[in-house]
Amino acid sequence: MDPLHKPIYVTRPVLPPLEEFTEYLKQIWENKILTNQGPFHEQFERELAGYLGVKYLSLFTNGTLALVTALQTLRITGEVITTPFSFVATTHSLWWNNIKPVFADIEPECYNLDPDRAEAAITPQTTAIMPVHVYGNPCKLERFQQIADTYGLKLIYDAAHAFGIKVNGRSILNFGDLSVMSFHATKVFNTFEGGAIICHDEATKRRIDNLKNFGFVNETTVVIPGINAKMNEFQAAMGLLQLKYVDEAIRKRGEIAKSYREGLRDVEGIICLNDMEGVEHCNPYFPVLIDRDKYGKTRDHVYELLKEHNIYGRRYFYPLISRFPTYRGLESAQPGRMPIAERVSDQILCLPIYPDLQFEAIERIISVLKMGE
Ligand code: T4K
Repeated sequence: MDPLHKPIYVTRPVLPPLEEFTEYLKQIWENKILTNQGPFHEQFERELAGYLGVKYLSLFTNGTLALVTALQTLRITGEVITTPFSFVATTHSLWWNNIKPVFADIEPECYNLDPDRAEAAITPQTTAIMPVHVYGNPCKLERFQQIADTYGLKLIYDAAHAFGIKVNGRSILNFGDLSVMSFHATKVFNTFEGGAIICHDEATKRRIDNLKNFGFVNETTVVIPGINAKMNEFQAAMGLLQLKYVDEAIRKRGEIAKSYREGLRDVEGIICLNDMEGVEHCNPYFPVLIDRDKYGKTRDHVYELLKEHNIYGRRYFYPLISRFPTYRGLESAQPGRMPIAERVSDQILCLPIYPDLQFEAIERIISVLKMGE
């Protein structure tokens, strides 16, 4: 442990000025509407859709319930092809819907599900593909759509990391049948906890809204066995306030990513991901690969070394989801079947990144990595 320095965590939530939040709280106290599509919920839903450049958006209490509901919305059954290189919630949402996950390998450049590997995994039982825009890097959108169209499959993107990402000026949330977002405390944009589903027509939005509210369409009519996954007024108020500050937060993240890239450029064996052409990034994470042969130390050694210096990077995503007990018995999860995902998962380390991270802290992290001790 390094007692001289305060701990540096992988992330810290962005919080707006407290006085501004109390103004919203006063209104909640006055009108006594705490949840169930209250005024802040309705306002936030509209404003967020406008900010993101999407037509239909439905707010959720968290990203995981939004994923579970997205699968219900399209009545997905049988097998779904997905990536093992993600947060467990991606695959758990399939399990909660009694769907068999089929894992396929990832691309070596951006660590997203490889469309060719996904196509090769299609069987007569496949009904959908669920790729993840890992670290906010867009998947191969057109190629996935082409596969979905050819085989008659649904396409649901886990866009938990992809806040405000645009490719050539167009939001990536407009691709696929549905996209699912997370506004968890650790995300680029947070509503304490929160999430959303983006869809492209009014009827689907209505079905999602029914599903997240027990299946109610009016006071006495329940049309489907829905769940309770509504976003409350406190979360929505937080979201409205966060919208004021999110552009600045994303700009600062970009600066930090730039500092890391410059600082680590000459360190042999530490590989940073490059920005992708035509993409407006949000830098939710700053992943690096530690190449043991070139750097001389393993990723786990570097992870522990940083901890000794009071710096808490995270191994997102290690272990692979396919290594967890619930899934490791699946044929698609067998060791050796996804060599790229296995290598990346063994080498990946996410360095601290959040808008308030000070320049001195970044320098300290870089100098520990440069010295390697
Ligand atoms: N799909 C994908 C691809 C996802 O990445 C996620 C979530 C989901 C779906 C599901 O969405 P949600 O249902 O969560 O909306 C975190 C988050 O809990 C999780 O939301 C996120 N992905 C995942 C990648 O990371 P942990 O277990 O690593 O979080 P935790 O509590 O260890 O926090 C990491 C660091 O952040 C802490 O060391 C300190 C800091 N922190 C954290 C919290 C919660 C704070 O400073 N304040 C806080 O309130 O999972």
